Amino acid sequence: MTMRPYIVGNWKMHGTRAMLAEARAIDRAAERLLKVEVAIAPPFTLIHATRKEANLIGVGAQDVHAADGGAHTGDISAAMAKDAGAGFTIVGHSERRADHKETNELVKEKAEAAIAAGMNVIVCVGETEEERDSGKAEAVVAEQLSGSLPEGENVAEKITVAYEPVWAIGTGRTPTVDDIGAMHRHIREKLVDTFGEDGAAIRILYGGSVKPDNAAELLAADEVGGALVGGASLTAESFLGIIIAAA
Ligand code: G2H
Repeated sequence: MTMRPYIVGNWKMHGTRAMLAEARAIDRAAERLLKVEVAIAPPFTLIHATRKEANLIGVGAQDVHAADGGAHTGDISAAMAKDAGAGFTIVGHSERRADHKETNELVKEKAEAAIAAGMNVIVCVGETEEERDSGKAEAVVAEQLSGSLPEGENVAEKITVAYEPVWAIGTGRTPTVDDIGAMHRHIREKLVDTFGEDGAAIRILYGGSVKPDNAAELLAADEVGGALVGGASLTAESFLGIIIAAA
């Protein structure tokens, strides 16, 4: 069975309640786009309201803390995000790895905490430009996967992997379709090494400057099961352009 493409909007640190109109518009259109699985990860402050506004699409968090609770000022646990309406969380986005010095080990702890709380996870990996230029991209991504993927019984069905080359994020630059296909095949091999047969069913998303006008081409690359979309998910019009390209 071929899985539906999975298109996830990562709103990053954008959005006040005024953005709920975009979520509503996407949700209404999603009803007509049954060929695509659609989700939004708004900022924490909008998870609950987005869940209430949008009935059909998935709603998730952009991050969670690894602990169940406690003295962690400014942080949100997986159980809290789930209680607010998040069915999944992104972990290990390169912006968190850079801004908050998140290590593979911490990303893994967060993924395991989220799964323990009953959520699915999108684990992000991707090389910097320097790493790609020096021929280390595949080794870096392999190391991120082996360090960041959660362990535990039946975890594979809870996992999506997002390959986001750091140099393609928000820059308007993207790898070639061949390079995306090569990296996604490499990721697939690692997932099968790690999870056996279950690793063959894990969706691998591409992320980094996905737009309505390049989505169809990028989504056609080998082993690409969908997209993690930042800037172009901020308006219903452009996000729907990507969803339509995936359908
Ligand atoms: C990569 C992506 C969404 P953008 O971070 O996760 O952002 O589409 O703006 O490059």
